[in-house]
Amino acid sequence: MLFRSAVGMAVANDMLARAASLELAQDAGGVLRARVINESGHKLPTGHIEGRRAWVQVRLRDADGRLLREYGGYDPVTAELDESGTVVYEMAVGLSDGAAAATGLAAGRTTHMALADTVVKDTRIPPRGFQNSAYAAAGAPVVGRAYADGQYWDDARFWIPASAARAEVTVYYQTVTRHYIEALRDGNQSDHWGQTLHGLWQDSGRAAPIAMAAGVLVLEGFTRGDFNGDGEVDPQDAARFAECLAGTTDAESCRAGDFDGDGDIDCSDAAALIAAWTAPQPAPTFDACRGAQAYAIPVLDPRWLAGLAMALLVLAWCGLWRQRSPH
Ligand SMILES: [Ca+2]
Ligand SMILES: [Ca+2]
Repeated sequence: MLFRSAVGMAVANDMLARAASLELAQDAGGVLRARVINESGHKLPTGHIEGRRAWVQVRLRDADGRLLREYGGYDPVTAELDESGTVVYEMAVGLSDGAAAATGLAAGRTTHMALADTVVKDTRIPPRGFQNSAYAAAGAPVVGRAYADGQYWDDARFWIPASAARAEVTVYYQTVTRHYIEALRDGNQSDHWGQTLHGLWQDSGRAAPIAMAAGVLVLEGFTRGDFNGDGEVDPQDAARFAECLAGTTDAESCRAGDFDGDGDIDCSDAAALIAAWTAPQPAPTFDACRGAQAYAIPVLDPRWLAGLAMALLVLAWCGLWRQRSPH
C-alpha cells in the first residue's frame, strides 16, 4: 500500500513537472520577467475549485548570495503564502448580490460552493487554443487577469533591487490551501470528518507546495526609469512613466518606473525619475505631482515666519528681563 502510494505520488509529481515550463528574462529598467507556460491541455492549475493554486516564487540575491528580496514566500509552519508582489493562479467562486439576498449570506467570495453563483477570480493560465469568448460562453471566463486569445502563458513581472546579481525562480503548485481546509473543518457541524480531514492535512505536511518548474537568471546592470532600454532616462521614458502615474496601464508593466520599489508608481517615483534624467531635453514636470512636490518641500509661509519672529522676540525679551532682574 505504501509502495503504491509512493508510486502514485511520483506519477502525480511527474505530471505536474510536465504541466508547466518557465522562461526567464530581464526587461529594461530593472524588471525580471518570468513566463509561466501552460504545457497541459486544460487551465493551469486544473481540478476542483477553491482548493488548488499555483504561484511564482522569486528570490533575488546579491553577488555574495545574500537574499535581498523574496516574492511569493511560503511559510511551511503556518502554511501561509505571502501573496503580495506575486501572481497566484487560482479560481474562486462567490455569491452575487442576488444570491446573497436569497441566502442571507454576505456577497463575494465563499467556500460554500453549492451556494456560489459567480466566479470572483480565475487567474489560471489558459491552455493552447484559448479563446476568451468561448471560455466565457462555457462559464469559465478569465477574471482578475488578462489573457489574449491564443495566449497559453503568463508573464509575471518583478522589481529587481539595484544590487541584485541573481534571480532564483520556482513555480509552485499546492493541492489545497490552509484557508480551504479550515473552512471545511469549521463548516462541518454534523460529524467528525471536518476535524479528521484537518488532522490528516496537519499530519501529512499541510499540503506542502510542489515545484513544477524552476530556473535561475544571472542579472545584468540596468538604469531605473529606462523603460525602453536605450540607456537613457529620456522623453520616451517620461511618456511611458506618465501613463503609469495616471494608472491608465497595468501596474506590472510599470515596474521599470518604480524607483523606490514599493510596488506602485507615485509622485516620489516622479521626483526620482526627474533626478535620474539623463537626456539633453529639460526634465519633465508631472501635473499630478505639482501639489505633492510642493507639499513635500517645507513651505515658508509669511505668517509662519511672522509667528516665529514674534516667538524669538519674546524669548529674547524674557532672557533680557531675567538678566536685569535683581536676585
Ligand atoms: Ca530610455
Ligand atoms: Ca514606487
